Amino acid sequence: MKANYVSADEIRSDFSAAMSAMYRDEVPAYGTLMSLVARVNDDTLAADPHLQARLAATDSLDRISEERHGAIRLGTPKELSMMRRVFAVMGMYPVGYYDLSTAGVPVHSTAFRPVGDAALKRNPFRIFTSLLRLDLIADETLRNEAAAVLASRQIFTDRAIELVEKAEKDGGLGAEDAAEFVREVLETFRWHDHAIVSAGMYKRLHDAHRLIADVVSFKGPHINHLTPRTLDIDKVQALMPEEGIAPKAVVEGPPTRKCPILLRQTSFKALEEAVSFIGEHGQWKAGSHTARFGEIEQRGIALTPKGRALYDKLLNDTRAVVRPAADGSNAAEYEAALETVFAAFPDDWNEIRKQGLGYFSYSLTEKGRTATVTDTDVEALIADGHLQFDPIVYEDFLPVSAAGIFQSNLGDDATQEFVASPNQVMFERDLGANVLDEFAHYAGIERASIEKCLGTTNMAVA
Ligand code: OOG
Ligand code: NI
Repeated sequence: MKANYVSADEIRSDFSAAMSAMYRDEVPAYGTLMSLVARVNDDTLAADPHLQARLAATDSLDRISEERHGAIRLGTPKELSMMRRVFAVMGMYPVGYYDLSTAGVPVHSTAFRPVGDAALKRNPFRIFTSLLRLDLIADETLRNEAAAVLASRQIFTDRAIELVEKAEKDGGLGAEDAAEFVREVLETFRWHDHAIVSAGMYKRLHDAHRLIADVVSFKGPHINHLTPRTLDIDKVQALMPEEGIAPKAVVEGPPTRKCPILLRQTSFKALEEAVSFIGEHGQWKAGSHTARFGEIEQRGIALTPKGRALYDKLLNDTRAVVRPAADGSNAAEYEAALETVFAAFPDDWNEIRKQGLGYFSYSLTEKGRTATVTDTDVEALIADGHLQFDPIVYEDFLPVSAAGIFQSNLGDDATQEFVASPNQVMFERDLGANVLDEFAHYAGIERASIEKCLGTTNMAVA
């Protein structure tokens, strides 16, 4: 990369800031949520100097309330593969495969995100990106019509495509090109209140599944939510109504814990917005569409396959006892069940580590740095006070939670059954690349941290 090129991390930061400004402008309720999150984060830090010190040491405190992710839904393989190239310019790569069909949503997805530690620290912005699965629409006529509409749209500006090609050819973008790239790419995520289908077609798409109407009816894949980080998700959830925004029924993911695991998220419900459909004789026909919302997230430790299997089992067990109702009528009951069932998941870092449930980053203690360590047994080194460990933060998503977020924002009556049909091979073909395996990735970070401590590269990791 040439010296005068803008780094991918910087382009991503500029892009997420531009997206945030645009979305606050488009969806004022999102601005309200952002202010609430910032206020609760400030209060939480003021009440907990220890947390404040820890965050100051590991994160940049001033960026705490900034967006961590957003989401879009694409219509065609061509859109998905081009989007992959766009995100690559910003240092965002596809990680993980999520099959949402099992949860009644006809999409499969990946998360484009920065991968290295330095990139994540600089700006962790991700986009959860879903591809509509027309193959799951039963009605063949409708399927063909939807495909025809999607084939006729171009979601990227010509200039955005030119700049992606330039970045690929030259290995980066200069300052002026980078700024123009951000402006041009932002256009793809903009809201369009004039649909590209008639009200009748919208209704048929909507009847097949609300999500299909959301993807097919518009000129582009409007950003459907952004998600800042909160330090106290339960508090923000509780305070939302006071700010005049309606939270979804329950917080998705694990319960509140001493040692947070994976990811907890909640959102305010999508708003009904005025749109115009193509009418007769060149007239527009007034209507409405519900898709856009705001979300918050709180992240915990990345779990190993063993830890994840335990998490999935406990979540299933909980939902077998109480299934959260969309209207929130059994929310307290669900939370109580979650709490009780998850008592089976150790809530102590060393226990989580010893049982091989989570990934940790190891480092030498002061004592370990000064001593000549010849021992290669991690447990012995920890016991001797030579080695310490910190949880590795989970940077990805959870399919059951994602489905809950989708559902609550598609309207509460939208639950639908599809035959489960994960198809990662088809997804990766459409993407034009393989997705990174999240478990292998976290295991690699953990292994590298141990190797660094031991100054060896052939250490077998339990
Ligand atoms: C994406 C929902 C998934 C999350 O945070 O799990 C998601 C969507 O509604 O398009 O963003
Ligand atoms: Ni989200």
